[in-house]
Amino acid sequence: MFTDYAKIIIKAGDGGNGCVSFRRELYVPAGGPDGGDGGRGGDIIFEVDSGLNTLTDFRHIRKYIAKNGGNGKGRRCHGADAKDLIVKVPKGTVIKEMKTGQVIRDMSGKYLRETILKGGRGGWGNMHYATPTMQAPKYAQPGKSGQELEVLLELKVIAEVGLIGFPNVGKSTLLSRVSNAKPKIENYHFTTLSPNLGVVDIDEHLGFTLADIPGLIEGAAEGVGLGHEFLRHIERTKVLIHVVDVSGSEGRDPLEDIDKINRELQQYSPKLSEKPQVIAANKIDLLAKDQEGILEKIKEKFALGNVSVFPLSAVTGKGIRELFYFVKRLLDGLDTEEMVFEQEYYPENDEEKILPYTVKRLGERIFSVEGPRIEKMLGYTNLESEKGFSFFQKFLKENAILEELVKQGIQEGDTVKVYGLEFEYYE
Ligand SMILES: Nc1nc2c(ncn2[C@@H]2O[C@H](COP(=O)(O)OP(=O)(O)OP(=O)(O)O)[C@@H](O)[C@H]2O)c(=O)[nH]1
Ligand SMILES: [Mg+2]
Repeated sequence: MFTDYAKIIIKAGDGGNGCVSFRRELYVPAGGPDGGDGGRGGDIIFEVDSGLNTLTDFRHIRKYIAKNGGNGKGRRCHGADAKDLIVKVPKGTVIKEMKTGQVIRDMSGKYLRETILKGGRGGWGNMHYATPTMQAPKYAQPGKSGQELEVLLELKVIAEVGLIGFPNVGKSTLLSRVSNAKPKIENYHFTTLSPNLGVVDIDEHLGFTLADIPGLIEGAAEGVGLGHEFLRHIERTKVLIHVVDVSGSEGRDPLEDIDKINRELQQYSPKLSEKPQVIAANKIDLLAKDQEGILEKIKEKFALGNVSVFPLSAVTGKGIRELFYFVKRLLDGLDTEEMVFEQEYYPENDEEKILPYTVKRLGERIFSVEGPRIEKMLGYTNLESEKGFSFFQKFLKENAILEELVKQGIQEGDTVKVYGLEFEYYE
């Protein structure tokens, strides 16, 4: 099966916790703090694997979680740093943040190995918190949690030229005539259900890649028919061959067909509709003598927009060479750089959105207060000294944490938990 997208969850490893420990030595009654630091959590790294060409594996394994760092230990022992988790993807996989659909990284071009989520740093052990006034710190920093993110992986086939058009106009027939691809060809709509890719080999000098996608119909940009799902496969192409059935064998007007498809492209992505287009006026073998005027009409209409029109028959082969030689020249005139989607979403910025503190009600009479700023404050405050404790109270008040506790209904004598420390609340 050709799988072209997958939803997965990735999570970087948590940092290990710092350790609270004191030196115990014979004949030394109260040794100094010697709690070591926690180790770093593993990163989530995406890597292009040239042997892969589908995202099928991601249908089976949905969660990718890097290992956590080890906790710090006594005697200044540092917790172990965790191994990074390498996620292997085919070239051309675009990683997007699920909710916003914004691009985190396009695994193509020079992006072959990319760190997508950084592991959490390890917490400091209590040995870092000793000061002349506080020689026995009972606080160690917790490790930082590794970030978790739901992402969408999209594989966009990397073809230089794409075939577009209504169903049954002869796109697959054309691909089969110019490459060794063997797409299904039938005289009914939606024969092609997933993209076909071939290398144009009617002449060794041509040799560009050509993608055949399912036929588009009105509303394709909004997901009608099959079109919407597959338009992404031609987003990276450099030239579009717009195939139209000029014989009107299905009772439609070829000129209207072209306009309709172009409107769908425009709606799906203005960038897509701006790509250079060439019109393949197909099925000329079916044109009756009195119908031939249609070719002139199409040429006239597109002469202004600098779009060339090639009358041809994918069945008899007439006109095919002319079209593909022209497309090759067009490609050669364009800059050859691979199109890479730019980064729009920066996972590391999510951190800034984290509140300086959070107040939660854990039970009937128990509350918790947590957050990076509180963590930091605990690191330099000795709560066992009276001065330290009144500083802590002042901190809660000045940062509107008390206010929040009251708002959540705290009452005299209730318990407030702050990183493993517990206090009773009195006004
Ligand atoms: N007479 C004639 N028939 C053609 C020509 N090109 C394609 N056909 C026929 O048109 C029908 C549809 O061809 P396909 O190549 O499957 O069309 P498609 O555009 O890929 O269709 P979808 O995959 O459904 O979007 C088949 O019966 C082909 O034999 C042509 O130049 N002349
Ligand atoms: Mg087809």
